Amino acid sequence: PAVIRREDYRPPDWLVPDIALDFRLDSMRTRVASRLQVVRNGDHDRPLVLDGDGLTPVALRIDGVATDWRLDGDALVVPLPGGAHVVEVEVDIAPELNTQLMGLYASGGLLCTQCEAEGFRRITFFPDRPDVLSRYSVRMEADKARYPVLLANGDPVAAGDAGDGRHWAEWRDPFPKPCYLFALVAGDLVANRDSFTTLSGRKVDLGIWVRAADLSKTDHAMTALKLSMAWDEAVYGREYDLDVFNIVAVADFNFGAMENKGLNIFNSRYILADPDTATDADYDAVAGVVAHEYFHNWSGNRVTCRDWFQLSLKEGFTVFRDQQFSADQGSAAVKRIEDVRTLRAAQFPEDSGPLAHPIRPESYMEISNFYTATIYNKGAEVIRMMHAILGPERFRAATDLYFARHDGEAATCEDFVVAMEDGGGADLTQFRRWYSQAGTPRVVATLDHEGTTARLTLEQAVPATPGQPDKQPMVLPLRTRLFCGETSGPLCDERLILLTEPRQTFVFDDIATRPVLSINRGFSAPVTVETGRDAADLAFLSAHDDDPFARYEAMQQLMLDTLVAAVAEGRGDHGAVIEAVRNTLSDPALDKAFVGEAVLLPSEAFVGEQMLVVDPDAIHRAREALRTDLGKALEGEWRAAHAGAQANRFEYSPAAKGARRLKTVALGYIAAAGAADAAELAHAQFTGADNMTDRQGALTTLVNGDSALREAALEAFYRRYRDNALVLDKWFTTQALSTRDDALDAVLALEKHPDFTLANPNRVRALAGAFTANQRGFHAADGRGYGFLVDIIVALDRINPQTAAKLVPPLGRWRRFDEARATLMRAALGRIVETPGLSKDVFEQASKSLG
Ligand code: BAL
Ligand code: ZN
Repeated sequence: PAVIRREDYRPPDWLVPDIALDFRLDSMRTRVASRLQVVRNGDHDRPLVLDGDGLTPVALRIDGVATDWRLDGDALVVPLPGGAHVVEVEVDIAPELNTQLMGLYASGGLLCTQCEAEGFRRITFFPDRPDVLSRYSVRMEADKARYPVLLANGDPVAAGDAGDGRHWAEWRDPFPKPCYLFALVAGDLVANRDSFTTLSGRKVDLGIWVRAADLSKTDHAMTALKLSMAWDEAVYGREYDLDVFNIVAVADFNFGAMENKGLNIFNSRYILADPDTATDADYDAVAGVVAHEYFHNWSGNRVTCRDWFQLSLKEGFTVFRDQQFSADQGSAAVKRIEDVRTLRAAQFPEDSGPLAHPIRPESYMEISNFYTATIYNKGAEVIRMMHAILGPERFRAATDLYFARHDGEAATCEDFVVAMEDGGGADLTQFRRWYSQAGTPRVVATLDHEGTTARLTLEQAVPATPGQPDKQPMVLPLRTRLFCGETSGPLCDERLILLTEPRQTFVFDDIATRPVLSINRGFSAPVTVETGRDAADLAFLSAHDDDPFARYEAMQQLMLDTLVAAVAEGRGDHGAVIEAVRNTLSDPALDKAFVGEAVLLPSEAFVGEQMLVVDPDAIHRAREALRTDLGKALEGEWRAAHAGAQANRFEYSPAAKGARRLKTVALGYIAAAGAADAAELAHAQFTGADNMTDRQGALTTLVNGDSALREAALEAFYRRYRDNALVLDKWFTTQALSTRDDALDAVLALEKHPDFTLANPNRVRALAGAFTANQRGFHAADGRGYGFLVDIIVALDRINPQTAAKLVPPLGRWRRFDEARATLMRAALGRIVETPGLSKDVFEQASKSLG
């Protein structure tokens, strides 16, 4: 496949200021008639080239005159004599047969669209690139009984009866937009309706559209939407700009959601929530994604991307905005812990593997492969660092300038940084390396103390990544503070250290006693830091650091050090971890949500990340042994924590969420201790639960054990929720993540289960995607885990390449495993690459992973 390079960017040859689209909708044959006003862009004689994907014109007219047409590959080439013309094209498409879920497709009786990144070319011929912005008017006509609701971008302008049981509707979007933001939906839907009055007093009609049976599960999303609208006004001064804002939930969706102008389309898992079917994590995710898509209206839609290499311009910034929003709704400390955990689980491995790329990549074969944790999550960290360097007021001035300067434009990452410099008054010349260099920087910190002076020496290195053997030093903002181990107080104010050189020393005066280092507080830079702090210092910080993230981090480091030593030596000394966890559990000043996070052991995968050669079985043994000892040594504390939350009735509040979190964590430790009544306790929680958080938490504990109640709970859960696809996904995932020896066998059996299907991306991710996070099961020494994944990837590639390609990266970690596993993983990748008729999506991921 061809490689697209950032350096080859050229402005479009033709602009399309206006487009009118006419859809005669039908699931098997939809006629799409488009009318493009095209304008030559600059002085050239090149033809108009319209992208297409699998389309054949039914008719082509230029300025009203029928014309012969010529395809070059999939593109329609239209020579035009003048500077401005009207080009009309008609095509037929079959939504029902569109299994890729890109373009116009059918899902559960609905017709809906997904155009980002390059799906619009599967609907009609068009210059499918984000720097061609057009005003859209859309007419839809459809069978009235099957598709009583017809929605598109912008505002509704007219509707009527078309005779023969058909009806029509017209929508117009006054804001010029790239075609990736086009959307339509037709179907039998009902709406949760509400309204929001903007800061300038305009009333906006809000609608969340779902199947009638799901209407009762939309209140949380509606609340989140209104909170998001108010938050963006208060924090960024951004006001909504149309008279209506609609959201539609669909069951089959490649992404989490899509920010189409005025008509967001969502994977139903990020809209539907009620206590019986959604966990607290689901509730939080719904609010976070609703906010994310809403915030895109400014960071993405009003200011869009010039080309797809700039994807992080909108995604990194918008993730940062949704993270800030979520932090403001509940516990900011827990939100930061969750975000860093996600970054470490998804982005750090990407950054240290064969698919590593900068947040502004230099090349791609298939842009869908670049909707990555690097673009999104590391991109958000880069914005967060600019926020830290500028401070909140100057950052706000800079974002105001960015929005004012580029409103209505297709901008670049460089435009954003320049706005940060101009509006925030900073020189970000060196900081720009975050956009061009891949790899997670590594910092080594050494703290010396003599007399009343402490010297902190910091060394940084950015590892080599594919295509980037040599790296320049980065700008690393490291929030730092020194503490005194004996008196527990801070010895100095927090400093924002900017590490810019390969090696620098920072001096702290008036430090009379031996200091303990607290660094990268709040995870102010997305780096790894080696401090060499011993168990006593880490235990001290885990009890006394005034930065909650640093406190959590000290505990994690203590646990990691203990586990890594145990893997190396076969048996670890668990005393320090047990005492630190005991302290945390007994600290009345801590909120339960924080405690629930702080006492959790790092995942097996994250322990593996610390090792040159990952030994999944040894890591599993070491971690289970520590869990068991923690369970036994603190059984009384765990029982008290579990019992203390028993009487609570469901409420969605930070305090109630925290109590539920700690309750299930405690249950897990009681089971790890091998307590005789653990299964009964779990089963009682399972059957008595009035919410999904408690029920799924109990199910997980039972599924990881071998009590007779295990099968009964799985069966009861299945019977209760078999008709609810989103909850059934949890049933698959819980088993895929099981810590038992037979997890792989269970997954192989579940692949044959009648409810497993490749047609629904959520179901594929629930089983196959989740299983790749089960380090021991997936990396079974006989390679059957790899074989399972390859079979799924190859089969899925035939119907949905985009989702298939997302499953490839775990196989690319082969360099981190022993020779035998590495050979099996390479063979698995080889089997993928050699598959005839492979999509470019999967080919790119698999061939690069072999690298
Ligand atoms: N733009 C694709 C989905 C999202 O990031 O919001
Ligand atoms: Zn986004």
